[in-house]
Amino acid sequence: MDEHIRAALLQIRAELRPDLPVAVLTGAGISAASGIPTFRGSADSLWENYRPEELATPEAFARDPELVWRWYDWRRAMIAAAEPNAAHLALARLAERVALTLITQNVDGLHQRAGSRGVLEFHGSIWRLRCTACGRTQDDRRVPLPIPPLCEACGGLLRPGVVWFGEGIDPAIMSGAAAAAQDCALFLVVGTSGAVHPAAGLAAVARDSGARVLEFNLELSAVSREVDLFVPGSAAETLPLLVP
Ligand code: BV8
Ligand code: ZN
Repeated sequence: MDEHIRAALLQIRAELRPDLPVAVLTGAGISAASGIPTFRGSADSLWENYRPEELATPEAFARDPELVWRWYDWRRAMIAAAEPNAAHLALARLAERVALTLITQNVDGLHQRAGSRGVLEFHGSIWRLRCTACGRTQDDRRVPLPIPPLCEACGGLLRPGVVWFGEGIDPAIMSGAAAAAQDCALFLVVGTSGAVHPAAGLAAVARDSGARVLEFNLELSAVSREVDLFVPGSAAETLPLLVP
């Protein structure tokens, strides 16, 4: 790693203190080192030649709920077999050193398995199911799932408890994330292409509110113009430098 970047990271590390407000936004890249394909990274992000944007929509589910469920069941099996990596663990440790708000676009639950608490799941969770008839939600970790999974209460069709394209972000989570970005002194962007909104806009909110913005990514992203320091490399190798 470039000596200037390493020195800057060590300087920031020395400034970490319990009352320092820090906000973090993570994307699929943080789970890549755990073996979970990213959305746009490579050929392996395709499932049966479908692009995620084609399946993660209410229209796709209305058209063919079993097809969409087979995709989510495939992802659940992969995530269940995966382990949090050094980047997830570093963020769990960071929460012990600063006043941390962890915002994730990931639905995989790996932050929580690494020990992070109070994670703002901006796009929901693949482990939470919601009834399309009675609205009841239930945590369900069965792998594989019976397809299509049905509601225990009313027998209605269940859907994944995630936010699909064209669906709004939970207002409480949206306002919690926006407040954390506005109030933080340090904002970390980890493993996201910054292609999906409104999540990607949080970096600019932090920047415009005077926070120092750091990005950890293998390559430049759509939010890189908002950052003060770009840290190249795999987050599993670079993030632990910030949090010993
Ligand atoms: C909404 C859950 C309206 C489901 C997901 C403004 C401008 C343009 C478009 C829009 C806009 N506002 C809204 C839109 C439309 C749309 C959108 O953003 N479209 C994009 C594609 C153009 N947004 C929406 O539809 C949102 N809803 O606007 O609703 C509304 C408002 C009120 C009321 C009603 C309606 C909802 C979007 C949420 C969609 N759901 N996920 C599921 O997972 O199945 S999005 C999903 O894709 C993920 O959650 C994530 O957010 C996104 C993938 O992005 P990344 O995580 O960044 O992953 P990606 O593969 O792209 O990149 C990986 C990165 O990691 C790369 O940079 C790579 O270099 C890096 N990397 C790889 N390995 C490593 C690494 N980095 C470090 N270390 C490594 N080892
Ligand atoms: Zn029901």
